[in-house]
Amino acid sequence: MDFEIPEHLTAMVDTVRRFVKQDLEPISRQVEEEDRIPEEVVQTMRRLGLFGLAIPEKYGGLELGTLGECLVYEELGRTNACFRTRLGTNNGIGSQGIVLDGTKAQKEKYLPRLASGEWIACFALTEPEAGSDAANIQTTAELVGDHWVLNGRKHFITNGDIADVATVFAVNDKQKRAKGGITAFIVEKTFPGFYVGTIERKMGMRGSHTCELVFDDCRVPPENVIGGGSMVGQGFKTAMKTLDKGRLTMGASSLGSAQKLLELSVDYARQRVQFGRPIAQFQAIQFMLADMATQVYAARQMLYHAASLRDKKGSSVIKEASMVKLFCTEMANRIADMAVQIHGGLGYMKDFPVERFYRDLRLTRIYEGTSEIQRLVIARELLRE
Ligand code: COS
Repeated sequence: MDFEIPEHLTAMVDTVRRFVKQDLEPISRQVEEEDRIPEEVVQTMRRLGLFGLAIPEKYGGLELGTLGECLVYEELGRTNACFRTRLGTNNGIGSQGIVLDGTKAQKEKYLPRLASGEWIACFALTEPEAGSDAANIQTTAELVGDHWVLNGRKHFITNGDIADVATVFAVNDKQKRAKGGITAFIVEKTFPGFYVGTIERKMGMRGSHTCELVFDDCRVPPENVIGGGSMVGQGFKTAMKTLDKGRLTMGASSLGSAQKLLELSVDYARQRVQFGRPIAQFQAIQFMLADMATQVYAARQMLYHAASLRDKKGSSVIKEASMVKLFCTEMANRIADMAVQIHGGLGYMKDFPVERFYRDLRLTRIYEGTSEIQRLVIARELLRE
């Protein structure tokens, strides 16, 4: 496996690294306090093309490929998670249904607006009774006359409050469900019967909102079934394929956060003096740093390999994607814990970024598929092989 990173990707990574250092990191605390990203920063994201990392060039995106996208998310993982989250739904779960399975007309209509960041997308699968058991969604889709009518509620929807368009999954055949009875729809916020409900209060991820979406006799034209008429009932597979890719990019941003926490911990251990010498000279601290560095190194090799594999095979890497999400997110949480430990009391204070990383990273083991679901997927793939 050759890990040589192509030149066009290293240039992109340099640009994003500079953007993170010069524009995002300095306002990280302000964003945390105000719970919003300033509009001028979003404008810069648009100018850099960051909303279209994963969208084909012919629809206005950068089409970086999976490895390229992961490298960018690794850089974004080094700062406040809300920045990555703002970009993530357009490049990932919000738009991938259209990229993977959309009709030509759907791609032409929606992808250029999403790639430019003019429109924001979100992904509406999860419901109060259907989290890990995604096939159990209760939102219904019924063909009434020439329109589909959606009824139900989604919750925990990232960017739902600012989304112009949502990829929505609903049951059109209760007997078949995941096996031919769930359909994916593109719902615009202006469609009648579509409402934004409660905005959730969370442990972390401030600056990124998570909310409820309500469909009350929401009328959706037939041309907004993802993939068109032949894809009615095939939406569950669209959802699963979309999540596979998100699992790699989630691994990437977790890796970036872990790398940053390692660097912060090394710096702090060098400066902090106790018992007359820097704590970096104590073996207890050295062992933690060594474990952190080793785990970051292992995660990086795994991520780059799986991302390159997806680019080469041009198809899904179901098992590897779940392995990456499981390993990288669990690893980053262990590292956040060690980083807090090395920083001692200061690591628990809001003045230090490790406290924020510790809270924000906790979510990565839950959303876009819990660690337990990743294990289930890996085991099923293993036993199928
Ligand atoms: N890619 C393509 N197709 C897939 C797939 C994938 N990764 N995973 C499943 N499918 C297909 C199956 O092959 C099956 O197709 P057939 O009917 O042709 O056989 C169909 O989808 C149903 O799959 P399955 O029987 O495996 O469905 P289950 O109900 O057993 O659910 C899990 C499977 C648990 C893997 C799924 O519910 C899941 O991923 N849950 C987690 C959801 C999640 O991540 N939520 C996070 C919130 S959204 S941000």
